[in-house]
Parts: sequence; C-alpha cells; structure tokens
Amino acid sequence: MKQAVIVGVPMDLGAGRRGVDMGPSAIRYARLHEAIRALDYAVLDRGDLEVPVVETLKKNGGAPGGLHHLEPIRSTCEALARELSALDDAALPVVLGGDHSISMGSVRGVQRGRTGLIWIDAHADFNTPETSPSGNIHGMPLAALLGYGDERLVRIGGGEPLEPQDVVLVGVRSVDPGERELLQRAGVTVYTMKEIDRMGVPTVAANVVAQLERVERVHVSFDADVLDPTVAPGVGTPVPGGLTYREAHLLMELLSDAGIVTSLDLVEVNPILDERNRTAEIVVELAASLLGKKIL
Ligand code: 5AB
Ligand code: MN
Ligand code: MN
Ligand code: MN
Repeated sequence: MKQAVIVGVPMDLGAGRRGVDMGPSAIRYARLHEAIRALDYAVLDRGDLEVPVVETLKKNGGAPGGLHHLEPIRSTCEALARELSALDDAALPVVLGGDHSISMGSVRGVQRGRTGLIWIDAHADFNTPETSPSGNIHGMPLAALLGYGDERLVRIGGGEPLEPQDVVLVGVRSVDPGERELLQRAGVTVYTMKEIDRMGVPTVAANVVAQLERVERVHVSFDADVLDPTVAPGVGTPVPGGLTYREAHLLMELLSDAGIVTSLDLVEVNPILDERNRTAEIVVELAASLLGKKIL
C-alpha cells in the first residue's frame, strides 16, 4: 500500500500577519486524513513540529537587514528537513503550513538526486533581504532554494541549490520590482496568470510535465493564495485574479495523471481570515485531486 506521511509546521514567523500557524489544525479538521485514505494510502500523521510562539520572541529575532525572525525560522526548517530526510523513499510526505518559509525545510528534506519543484503561488517568493519590501521571510524561500539570499537560509538542510531548469512557478501575479530582476536572471520557468489565461491550464500542465521528465523526484509547493480570493478568502496575502476552483482542480488532476509528484506542501492557509474553514476544505480537495482522486 502507498503511504502518506503528514507533518504539521504551525509557524507564522515568516509572514507579516498572524494566523497561518493555525493552518495545520484547520487542514486536519477539514478531513485531510479521510481524503487521503480514500485514495488507498496508509496515512501516518507525525504531528506538529515545535515552533516558537511569536510573543516570546524579540522583533526581528535580533537579525539585521530586516530578516524578521531569521533564527527560529532557520532552526524550524532544519528540523523539518531532518525529519523528512529520514523518511522512507517510497513514502509521500505532505507538509502542512504554516507560512511558506517552511518550504526551505521541506524541499531540502525531500531533495534526493535531481529534484524538480512546482511552486504554485500568486507570488514568486523570490526576494532576497536586499529586494524584500517587507523583510518577511515567506517572500524569500524559492530564492533561497536556488542559492540566492542570506547564506543562513540558503544553507538549510545542506543547501544543495536546485537547478533552475527543474523549477517551475505557476499562477504568479504579484512580483516586487527587485524580485522581478532576480527571477528573470535566475532562469526558472514562470507561468504567470497571463500565460494561464492565454494557453489554458491543459497546455501549462503539459509543459510543466514535459519539463520535469528527467528529474528523479517532484515536489509540489502549494500556496493557497494562488486561488482567487473569492474562492479561498482564508489567506494572509490575497491577490485578485487567481485560479478559479476548476482551474486549480484541473491543474492538480493533470499533474496526478502524469504520476510525477513525490511530495507536497500545503501552506499559507489563514483560519483567522477564513469563512467557516472554506479555504482549508478547498486545499484538502485539491490535495486529493493531486494524489489521484478521480471524478469517474
Ligand atoms: B507568500 C511580498 N512579495 O516579499 C513580500 O504568501 C509578499 O508565501 C510575499 O507567497 C508573499 O513581502 C509570500 C510582498
Ligand atoms: Mn508563497
Ligand atoms: Mn503567496
Ligand atoms: Mn501568503
């Protein structure tokens, strides 16, 4: 039997607003386990990592250059990377955030050989301390995974940079000025909302699958704010013009058909801003589509 291993990371230190630390509870409450078990996975939940509470920390965590809470984020990501790297190769890790900075831990933890990454997000998360308008580390994880930015983030979990040709962003519609320049220079593939509007999800999904044909593993990092805020209101950094309910499902269904995905993050769900846990429920449905749920 296939096995899914769930790890919660109740961290909001990388985000500018409180609340995404409650994401793991909200996603579990939205029946994640049942949804995955229904797809013939054995589900092992390893519980939540211990994460410092923001009220117990000094602002900035003592770090210069506007890197808010660098040290506790770094150590939490290290712990996550360690936990995932110890798992059996055949297991499918599902990491529940938490803000998106946790992906610096999850991607490093699942990286083995040539690893592909599909970053599904309204934002590019490609800031460095120099380009970030906020100092919030959840806007920096993808840059760090490619080797850019603060060394202490880049080096998490051994810090082997991903190859730009193995990294694809989907759903992007909000990029900061300095971030744009680095993103273009880095050589990763970006499907913005314009490409999705123009080509449609089927072509985008087919291109993504073709690009990642030769990698050994593929990690999907799903930021709930890629969805249109009318579909998913429970996120800290909503941006209009996102994926519709069906576009998001179709993307997941087509990636599932390709059979390439070996691990998954579900991040940036903010229950404080949600409506009766709607966003967490949609995220669980999308995870099920990605893991093989079929309409027929
Ligand atoms: B998320 C912004 N680019 O760096 C920044 O939700 C927003 O993980 C980052 O995608 C959003 O502060 C980070 C303005
Ligand atoms: Mn993000
Ligand atoms: Mn985002
Ligand atoms: Mn966000």
